Amino acid sequence: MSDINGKQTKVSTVKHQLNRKQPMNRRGFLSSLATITTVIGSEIVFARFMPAGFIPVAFAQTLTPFVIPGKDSGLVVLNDRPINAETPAHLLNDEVTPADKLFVRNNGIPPQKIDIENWTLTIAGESVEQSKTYTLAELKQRFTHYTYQLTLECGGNGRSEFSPSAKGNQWTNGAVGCPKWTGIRLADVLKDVGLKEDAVYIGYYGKDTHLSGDPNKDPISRGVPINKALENESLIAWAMNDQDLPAMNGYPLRLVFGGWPASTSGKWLDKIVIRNQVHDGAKMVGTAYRVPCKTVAPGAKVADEDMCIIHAMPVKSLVTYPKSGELHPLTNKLDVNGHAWAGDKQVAKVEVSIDFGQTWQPAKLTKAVNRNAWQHWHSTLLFPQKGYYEVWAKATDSDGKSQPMVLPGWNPKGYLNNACHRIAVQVV
Ligand SMILES: Nc1nc2c(c(=O)[nH]1)N[C@H]1C(S)=C(S)[C@@H](COP(=O)(O)O)O[C@H]1N2
Ligand SMILES: [Mo]
Repeated sequence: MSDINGKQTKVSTVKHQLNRKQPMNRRGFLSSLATITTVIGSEIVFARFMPAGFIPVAFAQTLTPFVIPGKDSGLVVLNDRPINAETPAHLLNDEVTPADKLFVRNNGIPPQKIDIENWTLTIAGESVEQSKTYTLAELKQRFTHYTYQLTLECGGNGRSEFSPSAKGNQWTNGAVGCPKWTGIRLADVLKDVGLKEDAVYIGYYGKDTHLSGDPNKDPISRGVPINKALENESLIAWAMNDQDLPAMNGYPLRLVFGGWPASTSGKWLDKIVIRNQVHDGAKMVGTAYRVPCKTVAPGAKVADEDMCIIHAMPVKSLVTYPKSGELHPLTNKLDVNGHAWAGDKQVAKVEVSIDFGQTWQPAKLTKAVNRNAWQHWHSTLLFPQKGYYEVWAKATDSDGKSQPMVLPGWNPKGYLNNACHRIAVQVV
């Protein structure tokens, strides 16, 4: 890698070494002290005092942009403790998101060591008939395997555009992806343990730890209502695109609830509780993943009882080709494409505009490969004259709801921004 002046920097050496050490890095991000030491080139004398999940500042300084092992170097790192990184739209052009291009959103410190032989999943809670603990091998052997393409989008995707601004990772558009997931149906496991009549919600616990290091605190423990849990596409997954889950995306086991805020899709999954009330784990209350039940003025204070838990995500789309900033010759048609998704619903249409939404033309839209998978759209554009244009895309769901052109309703934590995505095109 070279810097803006084309000068060769140390980054290339470091990146090269990281790549060579791939097998070690895949399992636990920089978890092996040996790896860190090799890459830095000397021993970290007080390594035993280094906080878990900490990235030595030598990395932060040499790796510009900082590269997450196992992830594409084009991902934009928004935070390095914990690691949070998003994918620029043009890197999301694949119909099935490759594992190295799926965003990373961590609330705590990922588990440092994973003992795959002894990994278990326990199902418990007030509303379980008979609580059980399964080994990973048992889960794979006892239940039927299913593969679905499922859209994972962070509830805070698009947060950066809200005003007044909201605290938290300043996601632009890239906290979304739609890989292929393989695992077993959560419903089958719930059937196996038995649900009591009063079961209303499930909650998850993962093996990551709270940023404070306090073992009595969970970084996050969310869930979904029982009806979503019992849907065919609600998976306990161990594979993404036919490979083990990447370390940063929950290896070896996670929940996947396509179309719902990705915060419900618990990573490093080791326990599920079946609840007789709405799950009250970490980040289920207050402003966390909750929005005003009714629209409020931007910046308004909202009483706790007027906040509602986010269920399915709203209709949204991306322009993934060309990359924003494209130079395009006037005489040629421009091929544009992207994806669209709509929570638990279908996308009914996608339209594109080159005149800031004055006129729209319909794009070709594919059907989803399965429920909760994104759909692909394509359009061919001609421009009237040379100059600067923006290509806007707008999706409409099967209930007739469309994306807002600028911003949806404001909420204290900046969730659910499904405004139209746009790219710049310079016609020459
Ligand atoms: N155990 C655990 N599960 C988790 C999280 C976490 O921090 N810990 N983050 C959640 C949030 S907020 C999101 S958006 C998704 C992100 O999934 P990804 O990192 O695989 O993209 O994981 C969810 N599951
Ligand atoms: Mo999230």
